[in-house]
Amino acid sequence: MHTEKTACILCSRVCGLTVDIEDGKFVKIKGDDEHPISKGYICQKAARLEHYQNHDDRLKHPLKRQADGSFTQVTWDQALSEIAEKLNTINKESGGDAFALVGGGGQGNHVGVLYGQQLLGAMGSRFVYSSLAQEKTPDFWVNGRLFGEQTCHTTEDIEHADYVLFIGCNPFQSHGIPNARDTLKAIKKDSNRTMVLVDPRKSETAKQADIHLQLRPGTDAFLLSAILAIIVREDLHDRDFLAKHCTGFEELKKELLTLPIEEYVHRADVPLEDVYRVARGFATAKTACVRIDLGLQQTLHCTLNAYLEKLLYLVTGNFGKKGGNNLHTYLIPLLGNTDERKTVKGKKLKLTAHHKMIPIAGLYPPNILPDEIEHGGIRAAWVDSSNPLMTAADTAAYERAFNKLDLLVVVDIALTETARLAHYVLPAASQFEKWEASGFTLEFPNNFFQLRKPLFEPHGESLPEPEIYTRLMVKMGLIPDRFPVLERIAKLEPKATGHQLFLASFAAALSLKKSWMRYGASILYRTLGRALPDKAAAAAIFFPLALEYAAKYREAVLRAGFEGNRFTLAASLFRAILSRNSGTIISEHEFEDVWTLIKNKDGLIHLHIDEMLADLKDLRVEAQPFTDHPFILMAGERRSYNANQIFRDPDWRKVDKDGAMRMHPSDAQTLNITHGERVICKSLIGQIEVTVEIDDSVRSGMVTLPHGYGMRFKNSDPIGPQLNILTSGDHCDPFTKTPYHKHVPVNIIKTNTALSRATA
Ligand SMILES: Nc1nc2c(c(=O)[nH]1)N[C@H]1C(S)=C(S)[C@@H](COP(=O)(O)OP(=O)(O)OC[C@H]3O[C@@H](n4cnc5c(=O)[nH]c(N)nc54)[C@H](O)[C@@H]3O)O[C@H]1N2
Ligand SMILES: Nc1nc2c(c(=O)[nH]1)N[C@H]1C(S)=C(S)[C@@H](COP(=O)(O)OP(=O)(O)OC[C@H]3O[C@@H](n4cnc5c(=O)[nH]c(N)nc54)[C@H](O)[C@@H]3O)O[C@H]1N2
Ligand code: SF4
Ligand SMILES: [Mo]
Repeated sequence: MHTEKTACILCSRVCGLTVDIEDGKFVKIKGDDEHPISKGYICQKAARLEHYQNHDDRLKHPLKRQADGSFTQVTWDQALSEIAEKLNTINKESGGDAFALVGGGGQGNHVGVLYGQQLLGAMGSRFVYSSLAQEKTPDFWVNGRLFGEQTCHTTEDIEHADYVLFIGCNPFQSHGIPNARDTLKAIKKDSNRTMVLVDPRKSETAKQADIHLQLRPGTDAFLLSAILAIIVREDLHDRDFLAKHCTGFEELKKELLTLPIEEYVHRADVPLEDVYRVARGFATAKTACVRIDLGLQQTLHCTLNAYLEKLLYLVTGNFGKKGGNNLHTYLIPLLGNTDERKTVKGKKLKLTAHHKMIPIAGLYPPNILPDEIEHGGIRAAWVDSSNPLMTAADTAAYERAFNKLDLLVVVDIALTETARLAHYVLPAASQFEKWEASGFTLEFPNNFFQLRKPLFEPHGESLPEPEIYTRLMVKMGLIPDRFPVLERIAKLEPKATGHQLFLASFAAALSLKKSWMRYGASILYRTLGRALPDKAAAAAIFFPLALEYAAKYREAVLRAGFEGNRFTLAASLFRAILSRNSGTIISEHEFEDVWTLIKNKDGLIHLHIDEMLADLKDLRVEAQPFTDHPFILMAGERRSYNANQIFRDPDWRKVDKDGAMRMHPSDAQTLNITHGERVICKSLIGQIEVTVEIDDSVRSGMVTLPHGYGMRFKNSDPIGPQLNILTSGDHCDPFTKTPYHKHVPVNIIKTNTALSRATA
C-alpha cells in the first residue's frame, strides 16, 4: 500500500485528496490537509471515486463501428490512420465549417483541452460546442460589456463577506464555493453576518440561511430589478464608487426609479417586507457579495439576470474589495473573447450556418448543434469529455443528428450513450492515470494550481489525450513524429536558465515553419516534454503558460514567494507546479489589482448596456408565461449522490438510486399520487417514467428531477431519469441559446391513467 496526493474531480472545487492505494485500487480517500485552498475539506462524494476509476464500462481498446452497428476492437494505428484520412477528406471537400469540437474538459481535466484544441487549427474550424455554453455564456457576455472582455470572469469572497446573497444555487450540495458546508456554517453561526437565499426550493442551503426568498420559478428578473429599484430609490447606492469606477449609471438609475416595485415583488410571490429587508441589508452591509449558479442561469431572462445580479454588487460598491465580488486571473486560458461588435485579431466572428449564432467567449451553444448538423453543413463531430446525448437538450434530436454525421469520434474513459453512436471510440486514460489538472482555479486574491501526477497504469490500451492528439496530428500529416534538434536542446540545457535556449530554438523552428504554430502543444510535448522528469511530458505546456502568467502578473507571482527574471521566474513557478503534489499558490494579488484586470480602455466599468436596458424595459409589458402544463419541472437538480455523468456505475450512490421526482404534498394529494409511485412526466416534446418523492421543500406547482442519471451500465436499460428527453433545444434564451432547464413546463400523469388512456 502507498499514499499519494491527488484531487477530487467531481466538481469545480477540485478539493485536494490524500489517497491510499493498493493493487490498482483506492482503498482510502480523505481530504488533503496540505492543499492550499481546500485544506482537508471534502464532501461525501469524493470517498466514492473508486467507482469512477474501476468499473465494468471502462474502455480498454479503440473501437470501430461496423455496418451492423456493432463495435470491433482495432489498433490505435488503424483507428487514427482512418480517422486522419476521413478528417482530411471532409476538410478538402467541405472546409473547416463542416467540423465541430464538442465538450472539451469536464470538472477536473483540462490538460487534454490544451491538446484537443489543435484539431480546430488542423481543420480550420472555429466551432467549439461546450457545456459552458449551456450555462455560463450569458454571464460571460455581460462581463464583456461591463469590464471590456468576456475573459473578465468574476468570483466572490464569501468567506469574508458580512452579507452573502445566494441566488439560484445550492452550495450545500453543489459546492462551487470554497469548502462550502464549513463556509455556510461559519456564516450561520456568526450573528453579525447574514445569509440570504433566493430559490423556489427550501434547499439544504435554505436551512443555513437567515432569510429565504422562496420565489416563483423564473421570476428572478422581476425580483432582482425590484431590489435594485429599492436601493436607488432609498439612495443606498454607493455614489463615490460609481463616480470613481463606473460609467452609465444615470441612464440605469432613471429606468430603475420608475419600476413598479410592488407589482414585480408580487409577481415573484415573496413577502414585500422581506424584499425591503434584503435590499437595505445588502446595500448597507460593510461588505457584501453575490453568488449565483444554474437557478439563475438556466431559467427565464438569463442574460438579463446576469446583468442584474452583477449590478447588485456594482451599484452598492461591493467590488474590488475584501468580502465583495472580484475579477481573478487564470493559468489555463479557458475562455476567449469574442465580442460580436468587434473583429478578433482581424477576423470577423464566425456565425453558425443555420442559426447564424455568434460565439460567446469563443463557445457555441449545444442547444443548436443538432440543427447545425441537419441544416448547417456540419459533417464531422469530435466529442471529448462530454456525453451530450445525456446532457444536452433534446436527446432524440441529438440521436437523429449524430446518426447523420459522416464522422463521429468520441474520446472518453467509458462507453457512454454518445460513444454508442460513434464511428470510432477512443479510450482515454482516466484522470488518475495521467498528468492532469483543472483550469477551474478561480480564486482571488490568492490563486492556486494543482498538477496531479498519474497514480495508476492506464486501463488496457487507453492513452492520455496529449498522446492521442499528438499521434493524430502526425497521422494527419501536420507535424513530423520527432523533432531531433529541439529534443536534444531541451535535454542539454540546464534547468536553471529558464529554458531560454530551448525557447529561442522553438521560436526559430516555428518561424521557419509557420504552419507548426497551431500545433505548439504537441511539439512541446514531444520535445521539452521528453526532457521532464517522471514522464511528465504532458506538463510541458505549463512552461509557456507559466511564462505568460509570470509576465502578466509578475508582482503577484513574486508575492507568492517565487523569484527570478522574466524566464527564471517562470521556470521557478513551473518547477513548483511540477513538484508540489498538493498544489501551490501561484499568485498573491492585492484587491487593488482588480482595477488592472478591467479591460475597458478607460479602466472603468460600463454599466449602461443598451440590450440589457431594453430587456429591463420589456419586463414591464411581459405577460405571465402561458402554459397548459400545470407543473414547472426543474430538470437537473444537484443532490447528495449525483455528479454530472462522471460516475456510471449506479452502485456509487448510497441513496436515491431511482433519482426520484420531488413533488409538494398538496400537489400529490390533488393528483392522488402516493410516495414512491411511478408516474409519467410529460413535456411538450417527450415523456419519461419517474418515481415520486413527496417533499415539502419544493413550491407547490414545481417538481424537480436530478441531473446525472439515465446512463446505461453493462448494457442495462437507462437507470434513473433521462431528463433531456424532456427538454427542447428551442426552449432557451433567444440571445445566448442557453437552455431553460430549470423551467420546463410538464404534465404529471398517473401511470394507470396513462395506460387506460392508451388502451381506450
Ligand atoms: N452534487 C453535485 N454537485 C455538483 C454537480 C452535480 O452534478 N452534483 N454539478 C456541478 C456543476 S457542472 C454545476 S454547473 C453546479 C450547479 O450548481 P447549482 O446551480 O447550485 O445546482 P442546481 O441544483 O442545478 O440549481 C441550484 C438551485 O437553483 C434553484 N432554482 C430552480 N429554478 C430557479 C429559479 O427560477 N430561480 C432561482 N433563483 N433559483 C432556481 C433550484 O431549486 C436549486 O436549488 O453544480 C456542480 N456541483
Ligand atoms: N437537463 C439538464 N441538463 C444539463 C444540466 C442540468 O442541470 N439539466 N446541467 C448542464 C451542466 S451545468 C453541465 S456542466 C453539463 C455536463 O455535461 P457534460 O459536458 O456531458 O459533462 P459530464 O457530465 O461531466 O461528462 C463527462 C464525460 O467525460 C468522461 N470523462 C471522465 N474523465 C475523462 C477523461 O479523463 N478523459 C475523457 N476524454 N473523458 C473523461 C466521463 O466518462 C463522461 O462521459 O450537463 C448539462 N446538462
Ligand atoms: S465533489 Fe466537489 S466539493 Fe465534494 S470533494 Fe469533490 S471537489 Fe470537493
Ligand atoms: Mo455545469
